[in-house]
This record gives sequence, C-alpha cells and structure tokens, in this order.
Amino acid sequence: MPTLTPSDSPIRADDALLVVDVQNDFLPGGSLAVPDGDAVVAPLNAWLARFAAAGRPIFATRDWHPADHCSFREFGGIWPAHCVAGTPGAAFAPGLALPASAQVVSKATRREADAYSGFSGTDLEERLRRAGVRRLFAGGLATDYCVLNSVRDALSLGYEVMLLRDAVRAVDVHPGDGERALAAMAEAGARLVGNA
Ligand code: VGL
Ligand code: ZN
Repeated sequence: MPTLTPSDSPIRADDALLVVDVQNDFLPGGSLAVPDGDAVVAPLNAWLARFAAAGRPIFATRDWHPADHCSFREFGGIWPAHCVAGTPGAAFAPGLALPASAQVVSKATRREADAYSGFSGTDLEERLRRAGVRRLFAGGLATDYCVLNSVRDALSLGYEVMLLRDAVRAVDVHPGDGERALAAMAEAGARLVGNA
C-alpha cells in the first residue's frame, strides 16, 4: 500500500484531525489493552501540534459506556468491561497532548447499542459540516474496530480520509485483522500517510 509523507500532505483549509479512542483502557495495563497501543501517542502528538499550528479543528472521540453496557461479557457482549463513562479507564491517555480547543465526541453511551464508529449516534457529522471540513486525518485505536468503522463511515459520507499509518494499532483478535483493516480502508479510498 503506497504511503505518503506529511510533506506530501500539507494541511488544507478544509481539513480536520480525528483522534479515535486514545483512552487508558485501550493502552497497556488497561482492561481492553490494544497491543502496543501507547505507540500511537507520540505520532498523534506530532499531528496535534501541526493541526493546532494550522488553526484547523481537532476532534477526539471516546468510547463512553454505561457500567452495564451490552458489549461487556457479563451483559452478553464480547469484550471485557472497558471505558465506563467517568472512570479513569475512560480518560484520554495522559500523554496525549489534546489542546483545550479539541472537540470531544462521546459514543456508545447507551446500554442497548454498541457503536464502533465516531459517527454512529453522535453529532460528529454535523460538527464537521459546521466547521467546513471535507478531509479528515485519522488515527488512534483500534485499527480493526473504531478506526476502521469511523473511516468507512467518513468515506461513505463523502469525506476524504488520510489514515495516519504510524498512529494506529490493532486489537488483532484474529491475527492479521489490523493489516486487513488497513487494506480495507485503502480499498475504500483512504490514503495512507506515514510520519517520516
Ligand atoms: C473499541 C472494542 C470495543 C475501539 C471500542 O475503540 O476500537 N474496540 N470498544
Ligand atoms: Zn467499547
């Protein structure tokens, strides 16, 4: 899959940065730890600085579940309990340098429904429209769940997507899920951007 560099991809006046679910429970030591999940923080901080310098909007999604969420094993789902709203596990990674201007988007907040996409059941699309956004730079966790589904929805809604190759990591429930998700996003029209 061809990979662009940041200098091939200058920030435009219709760009926004989308940081997906960089929360403690998805980092090593968390209840649904993504292998090497903390590796996304440094490259995302570089992009956060670029977007802040460009004066372009930054959106940060977060998984924000009630304590009895249907995706949890004890309530019939497939995941260990994670990202319960207001708990330390649901907080953004402490090393993530989110500026005060970053717009937080909470998702999967209702017991009855899971939502892997930041667009699902949220006002993200409306906020992007209001900010004049046409293209999203996207990274975060996890490549094969919330990043994949958010990117697919963004592309379906007509946004261009620049997938931040070094700033995503996969759960890999089945080995290769992360690589397949990257290929699927590229196939669907996302372009891959490295950090070199
Ligand atoms: C996610 C599994 C369960 C994610 C959220 O953010 O990718 N994965 N809930
Ligand atoms: Zn979840």
